[in-house]
Amino acid sequence: RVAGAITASGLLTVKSPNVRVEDGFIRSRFRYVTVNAVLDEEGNVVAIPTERFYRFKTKFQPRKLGLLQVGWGGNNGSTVTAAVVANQQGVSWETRDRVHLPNYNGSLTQAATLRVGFDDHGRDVFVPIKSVIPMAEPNNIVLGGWDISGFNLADAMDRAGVLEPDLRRKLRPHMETMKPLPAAFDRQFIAKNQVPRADNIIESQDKQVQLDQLRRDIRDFKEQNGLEFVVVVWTGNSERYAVESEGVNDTADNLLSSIKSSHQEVSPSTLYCVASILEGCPYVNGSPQNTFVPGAVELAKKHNVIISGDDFKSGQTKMKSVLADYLIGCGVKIKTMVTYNHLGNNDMYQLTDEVMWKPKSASKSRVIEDIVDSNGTLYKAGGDSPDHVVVVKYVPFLGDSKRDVSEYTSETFMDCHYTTIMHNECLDSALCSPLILDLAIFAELFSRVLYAVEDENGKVKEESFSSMESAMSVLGFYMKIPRTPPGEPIVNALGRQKSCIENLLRALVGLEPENNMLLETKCP
Ligand code: NAI
Ligand code: DG6
Repeated sequence: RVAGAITASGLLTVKSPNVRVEDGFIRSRFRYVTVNAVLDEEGNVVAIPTERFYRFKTKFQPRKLGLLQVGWGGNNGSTVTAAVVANQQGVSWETRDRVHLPNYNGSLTQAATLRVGFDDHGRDVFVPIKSVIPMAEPNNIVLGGWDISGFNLADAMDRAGVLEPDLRRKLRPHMETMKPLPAAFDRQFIAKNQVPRADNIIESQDKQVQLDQLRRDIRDFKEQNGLEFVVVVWTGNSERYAVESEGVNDTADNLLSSIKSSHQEVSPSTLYCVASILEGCPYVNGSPQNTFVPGAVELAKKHNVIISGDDFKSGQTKMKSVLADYLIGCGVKIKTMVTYNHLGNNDMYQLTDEVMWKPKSASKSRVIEDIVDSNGTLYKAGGDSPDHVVVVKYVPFLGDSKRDVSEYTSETFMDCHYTTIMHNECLDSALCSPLILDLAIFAELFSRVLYAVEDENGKVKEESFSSMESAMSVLGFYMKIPRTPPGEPIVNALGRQKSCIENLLRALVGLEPENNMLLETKCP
């Protein structure tokens, strides 16, 4: 055996009776083993493994992809755009210490790898995740979007102040011709401090007129750029919650009627969402507001359109979903999690409004419920969850540079205290932009996937193939409050979320799930 590991580039080929490429589809057969765990009368668990065989049918070729960002002129929107242009055009830039080349680091699809197996010399072999199955290339994604601010993308990038001046100067000629489309805007859903920005809005306040315009925008974008598929991602300001009520937004039909009558509780984000669904485009909600009112969820299901949300999990929350899983997973009882964020970007400025802060506060505070619930040895049901305090502060001088200071106090062996203090600093938009690209890429991929379950004779009828559930919980890796289909529990632990993505990708190409047992060396 030779020590070390290798990462191969190029598309992965799987030679197995479980997979074949035929008529433009990757067809795979996947044995899914799950366990039915029931409590007997004495309270003991009886585990009954069950299996079913899935067939997956994935269109081989990614489609020509467009990404429409709502809030295109914001820090995230302009940073995503600048990065794609820099990568497309191979634009390098200088800082005091060196010359930098563009990349997509921070992106799971572009910069992370998946272990395939051992080679003949006993080395671990990895491939980039983008090589497991054909996916859209970020360099080929056509970008567009809406913003209430009419700044062109070069000016928006300067306003954001995220990227280095040398890079911004070089990108300017490519980006100053990019101009956000006029936005659906309702000042009731946004902080007062954002209103001066709103100089690029659809003139009519009639919500049906706005919806029709957004739908036209999507169609025009598709047509003008010769696109086969478009994904819409909300990276606009965090809105206030819309009031959910019977007859207004509880069903798809009621929501559509409420739009017709311009009901005041239909938020702009729900309008974008409905427009996307009606145009067959996946919609991702990167903020914590309740865009996905029950009527929108029903509409997405009816139209078989992927939805994903809520609120990007980019920095502190991501770290929480790793650290809590590590500590509680190792039998250490977290007693307090006290976490602070301070930064000075426009998003944080808007969150100084108490009403707008509410949804964000809720989404930053939930994140560890499933991890606590998973350990009834440490935490007794109904009561002694960790004290979880979330504080954020607006510090204008820091701009997009997010500082996260977190303290976890736990009880470990014989009640000894175990305290962990962390300080992270990163540009908020550098954390988030790769997530937006991944979400667009995965939404395109998973909307190419059809599945069927074999009958007891191991057969499936071609017409029994259907799309996966529209609430795309596999994208929960990217979300603070993952949206799940009815009956599916929320998983926040980052490791579980990542292995869900990896194992689903493996299933699509006929590979077994990664079990990390390495039995071929332990029990040769
Ligand atoms: P930003 O404030 O720089 O950008 C938001 C943009 O949305 C602004 O340009 C604004 O003019 C625009 N906008 C507001 N309402 C709109 C509407 N109705 N239609 C179209 N455009 C509209 O904020 P940033 O930093 O880019 O963040 C965007 C969103 O992503 C925020 O809601 C934030 O909470 C969320 N988020 C960001 C994370 C990060 O790490 N950067 C992580 C988690 C969530
Ligand atoms: C205050 O935390 C600003 C927020 O918009 C965050 O930047 C965003 O929600 C990211 O949160 P987190 O907890 O993943 O760092």
